[in-house]
Amino acid sequence: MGRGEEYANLSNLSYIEKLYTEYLKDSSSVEKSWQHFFEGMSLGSALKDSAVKGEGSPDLRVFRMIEAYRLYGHKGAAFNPIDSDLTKPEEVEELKLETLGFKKEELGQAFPTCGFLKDQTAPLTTIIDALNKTYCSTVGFEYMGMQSPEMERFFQQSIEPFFQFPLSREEKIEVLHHLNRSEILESFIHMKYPGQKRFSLEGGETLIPMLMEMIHHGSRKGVEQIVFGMAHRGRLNVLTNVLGKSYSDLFREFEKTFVPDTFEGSGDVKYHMGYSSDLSTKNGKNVHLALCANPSHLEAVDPVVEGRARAKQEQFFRGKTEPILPVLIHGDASIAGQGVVYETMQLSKLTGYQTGGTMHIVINNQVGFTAAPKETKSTPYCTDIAKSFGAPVFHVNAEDPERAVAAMKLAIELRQKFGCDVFVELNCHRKYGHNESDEPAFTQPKVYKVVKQKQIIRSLYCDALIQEGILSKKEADALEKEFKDSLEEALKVTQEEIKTKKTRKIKEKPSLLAHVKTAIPLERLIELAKKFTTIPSDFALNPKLKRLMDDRIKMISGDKNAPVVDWGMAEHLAYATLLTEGVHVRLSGQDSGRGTFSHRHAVLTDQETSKRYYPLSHLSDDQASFDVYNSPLSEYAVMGFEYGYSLSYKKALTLWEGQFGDFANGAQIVIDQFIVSAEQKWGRLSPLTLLLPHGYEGQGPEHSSARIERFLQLAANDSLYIVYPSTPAQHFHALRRQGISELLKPLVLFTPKALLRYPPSLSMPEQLASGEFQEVIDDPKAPESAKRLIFCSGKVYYDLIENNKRADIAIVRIEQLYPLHEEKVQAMLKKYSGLSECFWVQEEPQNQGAYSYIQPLLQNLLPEKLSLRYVGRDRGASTAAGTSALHTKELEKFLKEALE
Ligand SMILES: Cc1ncc(C[n+]2csc(CCOP(=O)(O)OP(=O)(O)O)c2C)c(N)n1
Repeated sequence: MGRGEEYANLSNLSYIEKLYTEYLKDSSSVEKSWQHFFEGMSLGSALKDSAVKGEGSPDLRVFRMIEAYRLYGHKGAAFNPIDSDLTKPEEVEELKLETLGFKKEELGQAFPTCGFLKDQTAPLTTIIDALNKTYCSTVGFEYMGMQSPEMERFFQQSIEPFFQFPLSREEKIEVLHHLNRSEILESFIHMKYPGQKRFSLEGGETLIPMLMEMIHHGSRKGVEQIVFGMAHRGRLNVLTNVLGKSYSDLFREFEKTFVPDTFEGSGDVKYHMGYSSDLSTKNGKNVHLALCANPSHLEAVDPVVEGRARAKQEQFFRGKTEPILPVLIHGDASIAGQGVVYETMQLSKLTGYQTGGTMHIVINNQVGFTAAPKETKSTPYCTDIAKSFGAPVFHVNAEDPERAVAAMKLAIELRQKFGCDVFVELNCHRKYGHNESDEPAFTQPKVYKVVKQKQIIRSLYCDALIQEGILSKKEADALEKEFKDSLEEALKVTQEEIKTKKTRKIKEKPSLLAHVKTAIPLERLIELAKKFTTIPSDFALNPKLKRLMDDRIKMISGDKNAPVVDWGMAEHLAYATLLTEGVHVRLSGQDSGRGTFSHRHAVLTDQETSKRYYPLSHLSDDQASFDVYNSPLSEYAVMGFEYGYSLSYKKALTLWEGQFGDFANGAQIVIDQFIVSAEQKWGRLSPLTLLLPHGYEGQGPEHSSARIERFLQLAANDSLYIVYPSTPAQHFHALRRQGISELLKPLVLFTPKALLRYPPSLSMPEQLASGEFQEVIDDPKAPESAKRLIFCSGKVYYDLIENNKRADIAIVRIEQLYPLHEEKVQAMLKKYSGLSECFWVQEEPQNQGAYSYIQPLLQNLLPEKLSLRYVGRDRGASTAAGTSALHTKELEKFLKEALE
């Protein structure tokens, strides 16, 4: 080990032991840095030993006590309103007098306060009392050891001693008003719409004044927009009392006759719908609030919120994160149980995904559906994931709304100042069962005995304010009455509207089969290609990539009718043309910069300095930005993030790429609940593109199939495009159509692997410079005397043409599986009037691939005498053969059947 390379770790333990022996003999015999290291070690173990033995100077012992409270005070804090057996500070092992080296007799003696109190010395009881009031009140803090001494200092300066954030009279009345609105709304709906589910917030009403504080104080600290994600619990309350959705609109959704008129889809239950509004804040500004629509799948919306926040930060604030705040409101069981929470937090500090810190609020009502906390988590707190990411946690008590609001105020300051995630755990109870008609006592009899005795938080707080002399009983009653009257008024409006409501008109929708001009003149393509293949001379390019750049420019600038443009080049040209038309391109996925198959190389690395160069960022001064990010090894959160990004960044081509197509099923929830169905459920449009490598190449069951069948089963209502192009030119046109189309539909694009450089699949430059995306491609030879017509899609086309020896077989490619261009198929069929057979050939097993989807559609178009026959692999539970030999045998078998 060289001199400067010495450092302490487990692998060089024996070396350190040797050094330590030398140090003990003669401390000056080791280097200065090692002297300090061993000094620190000795001090550390002395502190630990002396603590156990009850030794140490008075100031050392007090200092140790303060540190213990900072670290463990939360264990003795009274933030659980339904725990009848709360641990008192003196019962916490780490805070016990004897653990800290004090004797009972010393309680009345004066000790140095070590700066914790104003006075230099104070009786030990006074110091302990101050520590208890700071760290063991109704708020517990976890903020130590987060790798941020600056944040620790800020925290301590903010809360020590006594954690005081006094509220003015007006602020206190405001808190009461928010509690009134929160609780009275729930009881009003309970009365007017008995038996209807609303996932009441009761027990956790303090959420509303907390959120209002977050918005108003956040605005003072630079927040301009907030993107919220939350589950069912309390959502209706947040929608109305925070986002300002009108009460009459909400009541309308409770009416039996309710049909949404805001869009023409299937709609969704009221506690999944999104909303947005502007709220005027106390400092005279506006904060835009957006609550994301979300499915029942708990926490699935988390990455979507982050993606939306990121898109807004980039679009409106040049990437500045302070003005846009993502807020995630979790349940205690879901934050602890759902892995996507971790996946989402893993994004929080990565260049391509960070949003400058998320505010996490956990409604900890201490039950998850019917399950008790000990059944839902292995960690002491449901928020313990925060520790992995150095995020501070506030544990607050819903029955102390003032301190909960104070904690929120500090929480938002931390996010704005340090750009970190912050957690606020709102400890509360749930008044009813999972929903209002559930019986919670079936499973939680003891807890619900306590809950039944609970007084309403707003009554508790109101009484406290009256006692404090903040307002009179009469004033409090008037406040309550005023709000109740406004709800009655809103209900009247709803009922009037129902009487006069007209039926909704169905608007004509634009067709997904409309022509989109995607060709770009050859000169322009060459000009752009020159830009992205010319790398600065002082950049040490890997020699193989130098060759790639030379090859790429030749592909487009040579003979315009030579089939040489490969898939990587076609993709680059699609991006380059879009970028220079002002369309932002963002691509993320595992190893997407280089490309799993080493085919993309959209990021180049200087071989000497490791600096990065993005060729597609050097096209013109006014081009849109090109971002390609290697994502962390997650599908669920990253796809969710990109989906969210695509919702909020309209003039962009946003792409998520699977390493292999099958890995997309790790994000199946995002596909099913958002990408495919969001337009129908919530009227939300996303033009997200999924790039999914697909193809049977004898590589085994895991990397062959992108599960075409699943996407096709999900397709309906023109909700997306599903495309399996067979040439680079088609890939180019499909990407360009997606980038410029105003339809904003998701695109599932199956992409090649071995085909990437396969000569027969390559395109001519002219094919990019003319035409447009073709949903169906006729046999180029178009043998009009064909007896047999083969329909296929994607890669199997090349197996078919290579092996076909017959002149009376026509092979037609379905390039766009959904929506199927039936008119084009029909036109083609007319041409082949002498057919006696028609096959669908695919390389996937019969129960997979496109067959089940396309069979009835094609059959319907065929003349009566013809029936569509299946040719391909047998039905299979696995996607593909495990060995190359078996793969080839299967391939040969079905090709023979198709072509003989
Ligand atoms: C991924 C997922 N699994 C299961 C469910 C069914 N479910 C709905 S609410 C709920 C309990 C949630 O508990 P918690 O997160 O503590 O929120 P609470 O309802 O108590 O506020 C469950 C299991 C779901 N919605 N999503």
